[in-house]
Amino acid sequence: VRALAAPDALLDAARGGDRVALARLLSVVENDSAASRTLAAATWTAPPAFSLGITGAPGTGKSTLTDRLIAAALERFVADGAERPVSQVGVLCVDPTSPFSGGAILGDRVRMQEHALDERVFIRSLATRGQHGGLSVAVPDALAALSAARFEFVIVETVGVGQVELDVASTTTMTAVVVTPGWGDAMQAAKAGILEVADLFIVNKADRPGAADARRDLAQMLDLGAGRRDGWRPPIVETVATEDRGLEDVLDAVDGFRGHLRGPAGEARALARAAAMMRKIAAAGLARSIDALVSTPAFDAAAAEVAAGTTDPYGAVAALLSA
Ligand SMILES: Nc1nc2c(ncn2[C@@H]2O[C@H](COP(=O)(O)OP(=O)(O)OP(=O)(O)O)[C@@H](O)[C@H]2O)c(=O)[nH]1
Ligand SMILES: [Mg+2]
Repeated sequence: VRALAAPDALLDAARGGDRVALARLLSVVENDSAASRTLAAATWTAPPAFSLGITGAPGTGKSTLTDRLIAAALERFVADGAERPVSQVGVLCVDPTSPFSGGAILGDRVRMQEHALDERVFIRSLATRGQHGGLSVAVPDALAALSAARFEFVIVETVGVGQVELDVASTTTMTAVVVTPGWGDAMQAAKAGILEVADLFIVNKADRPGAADARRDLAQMLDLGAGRRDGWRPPIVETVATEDRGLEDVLDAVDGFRGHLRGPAGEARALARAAAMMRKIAAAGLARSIDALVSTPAFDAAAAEVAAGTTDPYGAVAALLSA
């Protein structure tokens, strides 16, 4: 019966705390169907959850940090200046390098299994959606669905620091970039243009030599003034995730940033995010139209004419588009 349930019925059940319904709801969102677009009218108008993106190179400790932050947030979370625990925490695990749920993510789910038994925690891996828009659209849609299901705090773990990952990272309310002691990471971060999307730098594995150097390198890069124009200087926090060290500093940084977002910067960012999402949806729609055009007999006929040298490709495309 559930498999046939209408999306709005799923949303109602998910709102009421039904985790099976919530999982199905996210599958609908992930599949980019007509149903997912109908659903968007309800999910995107719900008060948005605060989402913390955690990104960084493989093995820097993102999953360990996520795991420890779930526990910390359930105990003490600073929201709007008042300390209280969050009622439920969502976690989205995203691997842009894999079209499937990869081994690393499965491993993470094993590690987070302790939380999976906690009814206040909802953990989900997101696979690449469809051909157009992909994860940079699927992640905000999933965040909207979790918001509609009354989650107020969601952690999005994204593997890697390439362009796709930066794109995904920029869809969260706040982005934390995890680096580890050592020159390599800091330089990689600078190259990947991460200074613009990072709202917080976490130097994890600070139990290893070189944490202070990594911190100084990052501070210097920030001093050189690359990018940001919104008056927020990303804090640099040291953590040892495996020993629960520095987590309070991360939560304090989150609270500080929430304060920053209550000002004009928050409105500007919300506007920029909305425009970026609409741009991606429009681009995906146009890409679908192009795919449809390319698979028509008229297109094949025009291609044959261009191949035979009886017409030029610009004229052929202009004629197809105006037809
Ligand atoms: N020494 C030390 N090791 C850590 C720390 N945090 C995590 N680790 C270890 O680093 C390894 C990688 O941790 P993960 O949390 O899986 O890293 P990740 O960034 O999620 O890795 P991917 O998802 O594969 O990109 C594990 O063996 C952790 O136990 C830390 O603060 N100090
Ligand atoms: Mg991981």
